[in-house]
Amino acid sequence: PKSGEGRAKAERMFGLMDGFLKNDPVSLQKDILDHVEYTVARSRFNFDDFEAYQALSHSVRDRLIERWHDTQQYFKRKDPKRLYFLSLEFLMGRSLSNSVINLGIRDQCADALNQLGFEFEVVAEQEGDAALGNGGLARLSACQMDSLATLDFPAIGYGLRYQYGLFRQVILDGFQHEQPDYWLNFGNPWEIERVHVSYAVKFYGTVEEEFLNGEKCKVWVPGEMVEAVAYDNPIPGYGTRNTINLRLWAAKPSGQYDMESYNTGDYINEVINRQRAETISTVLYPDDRSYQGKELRLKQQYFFVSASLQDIIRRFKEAHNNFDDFPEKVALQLNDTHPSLAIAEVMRVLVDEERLGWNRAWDIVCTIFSFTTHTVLPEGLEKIPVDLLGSLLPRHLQIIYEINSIFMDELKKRIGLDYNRLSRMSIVEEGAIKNIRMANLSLVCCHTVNGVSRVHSELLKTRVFKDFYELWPQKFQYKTNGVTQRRWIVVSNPSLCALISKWLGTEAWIRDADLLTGLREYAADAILQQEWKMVRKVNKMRLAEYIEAMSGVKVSADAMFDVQIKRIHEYKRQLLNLLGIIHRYDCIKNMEKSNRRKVVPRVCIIGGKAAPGYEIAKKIIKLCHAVAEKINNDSDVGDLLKLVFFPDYNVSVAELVIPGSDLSQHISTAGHEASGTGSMKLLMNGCLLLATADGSTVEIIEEIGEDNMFLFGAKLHEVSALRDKGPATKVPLQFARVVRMVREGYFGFKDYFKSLCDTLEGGGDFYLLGNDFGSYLEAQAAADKAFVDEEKWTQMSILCTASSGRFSSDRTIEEYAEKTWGIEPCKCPF
Ligand code: B1H
Ligand code: IMP
Repeated sequence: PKSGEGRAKAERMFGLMDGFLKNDPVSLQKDILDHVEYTVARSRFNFDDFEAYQALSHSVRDRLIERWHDTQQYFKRKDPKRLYFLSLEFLMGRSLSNSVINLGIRDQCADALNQLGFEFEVVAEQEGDAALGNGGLARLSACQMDSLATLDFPAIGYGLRYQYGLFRQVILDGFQHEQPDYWLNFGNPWEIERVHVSYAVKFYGTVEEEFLNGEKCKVWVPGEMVEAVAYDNPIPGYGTRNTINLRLWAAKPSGQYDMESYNTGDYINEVINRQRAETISTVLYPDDRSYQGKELRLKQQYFFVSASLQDIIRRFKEAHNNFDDFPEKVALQLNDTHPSLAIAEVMRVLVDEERLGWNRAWDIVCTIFSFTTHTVLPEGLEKIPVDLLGSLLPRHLQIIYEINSIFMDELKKRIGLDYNRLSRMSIVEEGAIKNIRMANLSLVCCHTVNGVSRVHSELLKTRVFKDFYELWPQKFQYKTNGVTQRRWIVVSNPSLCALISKWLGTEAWIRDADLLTGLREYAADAILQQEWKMVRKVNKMRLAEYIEAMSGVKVSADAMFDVQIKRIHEYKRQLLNLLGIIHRYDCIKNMEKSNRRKVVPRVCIIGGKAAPGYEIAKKIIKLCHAVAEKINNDSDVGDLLKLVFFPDYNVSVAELVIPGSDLSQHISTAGHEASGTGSMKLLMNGCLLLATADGSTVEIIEEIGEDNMFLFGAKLHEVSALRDKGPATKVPLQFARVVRMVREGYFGFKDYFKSLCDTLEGGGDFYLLGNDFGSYLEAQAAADKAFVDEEKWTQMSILCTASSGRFSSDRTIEEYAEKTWGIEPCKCPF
């Protein structure tokens, strides 16, 4: 390390240089060509779009690394309290476009490529998605990382570097098939492998008692060791040099050789056994609704928790020698319960390795952890079978039992011998199979538990965690989710971005989304409306082209583009959408020909993946294809109605679909969507919402007003009443009719769809499709009516964008920083 004066001088020089690499098109072009030659190893006179992508990405990466270094050095020197964001999932999507925008070099890169005979958009399309997550929760982590970097917070994300991301969805004959997503096949320029940043992670074995310095202590003697190697992914902020780190761990066979077995045993088998260690980080679990209690999943959780904590504690110890300072320097955020083993791990390290004593360790643990839950239902909470935990992590099980026993004793003092409540609140669930309730563990140890929308938080307090709320009301907060306007407007909708900046007279909204409200005053302005329509039309034409190329279905950009894009779940009610489409089709078929010209033409788009083992969700996908087949080939219908399923919906497909959508559906049964974030991206892009009052939609309604959207369906308090009442006696006739059409084989596959229809009839219909069908059709009719009045529609569209500022992840992160983590910005000065 340099002395104070030397460093100051170096900094001054560095400031003058404005970084090492130049960002003008000529310098960029030279760097691109160098990378073509030396990194990609192609001739600079002969390379294709993909190679241009590789070379450009490496040039951008070099610039990211410079900033990343400066930021890390600065953080190290300032030693601020840092946020460690632990998440098993990050859905980053593509990086190139996002990076050049955040670095402020998009146009220069496009120029540089142009002169080499390449087009930026085409080159950017070469990149595959990094899909290390399932859906909303994982994309939320990605948006939050972007905000943390942009707002200069000293944060680090930790996760797993899965070799296979979320499966690729392939549709054959209308059925979903899953194919592995080996995303690293073509290399990944956005990560930096840190062969020297690695930690041994222990598994299995036994706990022994030993005497050390006359004190009895527990020693975990592991049965297996696996090496965790760091891969760093720089996350650049927008309008700042700060570039933070997302550190993902990969499993490698341990380098510690057991000479005994090598000399005496079977050498080949020993090597093969060790190689198996790598399976830990091989594949992402594709199920975002149920927990299977699988050993590999538990291994993944502990593997990433242990490596991350070793890294965090190592960093802390470099600058401090007393753990009393730990809570002033470290905030640990648990993204759902998936990383909650971290609680037991910190206890283990502090008690067994740092020898702090239980009480001191416990005081520290209770001040550093915060927890965000994304779950709405008690059944959705994660549990780990005690037998599994005890065999994989014997010492952690002991620690969890100890935490529980102390908690139960205290609880008895507080609430007396209310055994029902005690057993509900216990971390250990008794029963035929004993389980550890990870949410209860998190609630006991975290200083704060956050919900992801206001309604969600109310559900947590009154239902899911009622007992805990009554005990510790001060722990409960909520931070309504948000999304980053950088990716969801600036990157994916550049023409809308330019239009917004032109009318606001500033680009400042890109860092301060509240400024979008400035558009309100022009919402009725004829010129803005004209330009707004134009931008939207071009986006729709681009989407129409893609639809034709992908499915062969020709659609008109004059039709209303109506989309529902999200994971397929019964509670999200894609089936309600499909039944509505069948109803629309049925009406067109049965109306007088002369009346058909009054129909507002629609293109219905559905996209999303079903978890591989989720039968009903897979049937919904098949039904969508069966209905599409019928409608799209019916000459009676023509352009009045089209239905397309977008296969393999992912972040980059979303970036294409969202800017071209007129209407989007967020129609979960009230009380089932914790927040929902897709709605926010569509809202920002001026897409109108047809929605139920669920999750964050309730807050969206408050921002835009009920008049600017199409609201329908049972409200939260009505849902429980309806369910208590039992099977609905009065479902609308139209509902019975469309279900019968499916049941009787109008779309074929009669036997296959039977069980799907059974979920709706005969006392089923848990998600209340029949009950909500009438109001759903009314909302759809209102949307048709509004669409015909172009001026009105455009005004509503502008108001949607203008009212979307509150749903920026910047707002969410500022709230977390202040109210939950207690961290402050740490802006790198050069
Ligand atoms: C959400 C999950 C989830 N809630 C388990 N829970 C998973 C649970 O792999 N797993 O085991 C993965 C994901 N994801 C979603 O989080 C909510 O359903 C949405 O309503 C919410 O918008 C999103 C972000 O908060
Ligand atoms: P940290 O302790 O991992 O946060 O890193 C602090 C400092 O170490 C920063 O100045 C980083 O630039 C540097 N650093 C961290 N990891 C690496 C590495 O793997 N190679 C080189 N420098 C690193």
